[in-house]
Amino acid sequence: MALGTLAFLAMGWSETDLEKQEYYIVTIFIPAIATVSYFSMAMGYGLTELAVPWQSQPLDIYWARYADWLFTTPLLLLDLALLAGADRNTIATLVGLDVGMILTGLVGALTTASPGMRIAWWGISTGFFLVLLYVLVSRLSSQAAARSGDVASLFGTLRNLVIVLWTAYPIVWIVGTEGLGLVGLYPETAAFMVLDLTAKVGFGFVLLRSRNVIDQAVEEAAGATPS
Ligand code: RET
Repeated sequence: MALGTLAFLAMGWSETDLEKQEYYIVTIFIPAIATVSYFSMAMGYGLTELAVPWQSQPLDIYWARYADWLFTTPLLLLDLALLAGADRNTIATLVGLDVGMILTGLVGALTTASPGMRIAWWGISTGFFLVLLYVLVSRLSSQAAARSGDVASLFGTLRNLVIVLWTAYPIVWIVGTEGLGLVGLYPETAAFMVLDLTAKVGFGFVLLRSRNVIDQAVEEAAGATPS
């Protein structure tokens, strides 16, 4: 994550156009936040042990993940929204749903009432996620369709990356130690790590290496009438 942050910093270092800088600033903060979050988990800080009545050993909950996701997932959506030339209401809707998803997921991770209650919160969080996906493929995609071919196509690639990778998170959660416990903490942690790296650093590389597409998106946004 730290290397990704440095690479994105280097890619954006010489950019002087304020509008284009927006893409770099948003994209640099994503792995930068994750670097701090992973550091805190590695140091044993972002972890809490929950005593639960239905099993003898406590549940290890890495709450720092949720602090990371609370900020980085809206930033990822903001990158997509910038490309799509989304209006303010669409951005606010996406961010609202996203924050709802992460916070209800955190409640699910921290609740010790019963396994059923944890799964119920997972269900609520997944509900937010499904509506978010719907807004992504309907409203945001129709706004992106008004962009030129290259911009619309990069948007499509990144949107599909988000749909596929983000869908894996609730699955890992429910099969992992937070949910049904079919998979142990080690493989779960490894899966989240690979997902986080791809969804943040992979996503950022696909976006920022397309310099000419960002140029085009910014030009089109400047030419568009404000909504
Ligand atoms: C949780 C809780 C259970 C239900 C759902 C979840 C969704 C999480 C997502 C996280 C995405 C994170 C990314 C991070 C870094 O780049 C919170 C696991 C639906 C979609 C993309």
